[in-house]
Amino acid sequence: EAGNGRIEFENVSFSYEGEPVLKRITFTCNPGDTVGIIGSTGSGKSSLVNLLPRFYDVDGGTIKVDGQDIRDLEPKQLREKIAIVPQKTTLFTGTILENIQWGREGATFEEVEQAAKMAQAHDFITGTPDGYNTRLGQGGVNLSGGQKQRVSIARALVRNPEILILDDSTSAVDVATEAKIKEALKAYAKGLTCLLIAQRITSVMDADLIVVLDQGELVGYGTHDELLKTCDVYQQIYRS
Ligand code: DGT
Repeated sequence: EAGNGRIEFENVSFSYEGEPVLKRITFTCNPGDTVGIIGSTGSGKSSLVNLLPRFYDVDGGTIKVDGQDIRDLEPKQLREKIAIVPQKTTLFTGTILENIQWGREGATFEEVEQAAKMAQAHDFITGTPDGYNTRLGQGGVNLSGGQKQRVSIARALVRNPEILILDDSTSAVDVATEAKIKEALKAYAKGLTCLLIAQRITSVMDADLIVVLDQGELVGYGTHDELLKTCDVYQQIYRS
C-alpha cells in the first residue's frame, strides 16, 4: 500500500539505567523517504533506531508509525511493518537460501531471489558453484564482510517491510554497490521508508533527510545542502 511507513518521533527521550542517551528527539519521516542518521560514536544512533521495533521503550515522548503510537500496536503488527538489519548480524551454518529465508518462513525461492537482487547479493551468489545452495560456515565465514552484509539486507527485505532500518549495514560494501542498493530500495514497489545509519557521509548525502545526532541530541535535520549551511556538527563530519 502506498503511503505507509510514516515515522514520527515526538520529544523522544531514552536512557540506559538512568544514563540519558537520547534527549527530546523530534523528527518526521515521510512514507518512502530515505533518512540518513549520522553522528559520532556513542551519539545515540543505534539506540534511536532500536526504539522503533521496541527493543527498548521510550522514557518520554512518543513514536508513531502511520499515525499510531507504537505502544498501541501489537508486536505482530510492528514486526510486519519494520525490518531491522542490526549492526552485527549473524548468519548461521546452512545454505544462503536458508539464511535469507530465515527472514520470513515460507518465502519462496523467487521471493528470496528478488530480495537478493535488491540487496545486490544475487550476482555473487549465482557466481558460486552451488549458488543459493552454497553452505555457509559458522557465522558465514566463507563470505566477505560486504557479502555478509548484503545477505543480511536480503534477509530483511524478504519480509516485505514498510520500514527498513539499516544500522551501519553497508560499512563493508563498496560505494558503487551501496549506491545500487539504495537505488533498488528507492524503486521498491511498496515505497519503502528507509532509516540508514552510516559512518561515511557519502552514504547519507543523497538521502531525502539527514538526522544529525551529537551526544544524544538532534543537532541537525535537513538535506545535505541545508545542513552544510546550518549545522556545525554536520560540517565537521563533512570535512573530516
Ligand atoms: P556507534 O554505533 O558506535 O556509532 O554509536 P551510536 O551512535 O550508535 O550510539 P549508541 O546508541 O550505540 O550508544 C549511545 C550511548 O549509549 C553510548 O554512550 C553507549 C551507551 N549504550 C549503548 N548501548 C548500551 C547498553 O546496552 N547499555 C548501556 N548501559 N549503555 C549503552
